[in-house]
Amino acid sequence: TVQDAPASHAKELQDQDRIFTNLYGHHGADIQSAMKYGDWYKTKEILLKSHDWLISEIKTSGLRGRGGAGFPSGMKWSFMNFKGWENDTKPRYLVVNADEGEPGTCKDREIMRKDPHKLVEGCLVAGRMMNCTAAYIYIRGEFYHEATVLQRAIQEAYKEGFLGKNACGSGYDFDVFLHRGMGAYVCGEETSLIESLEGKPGKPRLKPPFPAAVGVFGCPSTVANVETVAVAPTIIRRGANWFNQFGRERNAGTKLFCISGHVEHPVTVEERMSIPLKELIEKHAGGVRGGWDNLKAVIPGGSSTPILPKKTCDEQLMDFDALKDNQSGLGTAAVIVMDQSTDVVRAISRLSKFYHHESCGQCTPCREGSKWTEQIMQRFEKGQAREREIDMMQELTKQVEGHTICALGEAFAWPIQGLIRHFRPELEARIRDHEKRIGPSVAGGWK
Ligand code: L3W
Ligand code: SF4
Repeated sequence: TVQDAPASHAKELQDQDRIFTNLYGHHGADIQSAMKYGDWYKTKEILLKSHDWLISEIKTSGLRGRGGAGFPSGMKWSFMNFKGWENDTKPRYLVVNADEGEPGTCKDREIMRKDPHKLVEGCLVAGRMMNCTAAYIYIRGEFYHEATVLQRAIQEAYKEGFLGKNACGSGYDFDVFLHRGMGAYVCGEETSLIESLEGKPGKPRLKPPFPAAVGVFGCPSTVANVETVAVAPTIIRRGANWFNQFGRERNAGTKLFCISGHVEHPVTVEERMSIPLKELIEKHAGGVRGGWDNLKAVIPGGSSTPILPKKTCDEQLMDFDALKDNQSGLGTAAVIVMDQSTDVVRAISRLSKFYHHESCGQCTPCREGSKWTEQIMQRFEKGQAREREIDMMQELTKQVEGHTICALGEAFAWPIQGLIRHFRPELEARIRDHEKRIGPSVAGGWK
């Protein structure tokens, strides 16, 4: 399996390798400080390179989308460069997904708070690659402070002549607009985000057509995550091969990991891709509360990625393929650590409540399924379910998977499948314990 492959690219990440120089507030977020640490350095030269060269650098770097899906960025961005685009009558847009809402995830927030110029310059560089005329940054409504910092950074860039007409003196015109969302999780889904940006209710669209063909205001658009866009200028400056030396094949580069839960020091840190989970937690988060042996489980990539028990975590590498091999995912690389004191049934039940609340209600399997799963999970939590309902629940989640317009269906189905896969005895014991104390429950409850 991929897990067994030698960690051939196991180059340690040194401080000077880190792209995000200001995650811990070493310097100011203002443009002068950012420039001192390498941002906006010879940006004009980057803008004057050919689109093909720029895209091919991103392809060679191995960058994959940092928002959850891990789609190869170079390939995705090349979808915008179809033949004849020079004669396009419609403008093209880059849309930055800054609607970070996945529970456990707090990396884009840190970039916008501390290193906003990485993102603003990233908009220009990534936008240029796709010949876009503007970037819309769609920021989560609750991020008021981040929106303020980012807006200031955008204004600074305009003032310096880095954005707007003849950006950086390159002859290329490019604008950046900031748009605040209203707090719906589903607006983090790219087509829902586009609808919301257009002033409509945030309900996902059917794909195809993909945004690269019909995006915002009906124009070719690419929606990309904050982190993906923010690393683009550094990749171009340092070179694709520099980025590619970290991680493993198909899983390259450096990556922001958000570590929360039962660790000594919750943190967002930039590390090499494919770092072992244990090393990540012990090196940067002070270890699991009470020591590694006190670990019970980890949600490795934000709430929609299936939970993994400790025995899997011992050897787990943190990348797209290694986590997929273990029927989970890297997602947004939001590592939620749970020690032995955790009631995993209750934790997943709480997530079911969240997903039901956030379903837009457009498709039946999600609208009804998320409600049923929330209700059944609550009965599991109290031990009031019947043992046969474990299989029924599994079947229900299988019916949802792949049958919905957007990935929110999978987002509530997968965590439950993970719970059943790894913690079935815990579910059964809770039901038996309840039966011993109260007697068998009536299916569906007394009401
Ligand atoms: C043109 C084609 N474009 C694919 C594009 C597509 C999209 C990208 C990836 O879901 C996941 C989800 C969440 N022509 C194309 C094409 N594209 N084929 O490539 O597409 P896709 O459908 O694989 O993914 P997605 O819809 O972007 C994202 C998971 O991420 N997730 C979410 C976390 C939440 C946040 C947050 O809070 N910020 O990111 C965590 O795991 O479940 O599976 O751009 O257009 N033929
Ligand atoms: Fe809406 Fe859920 Fe369907 Fe997504 S899967 S479109 S959130 S109902």
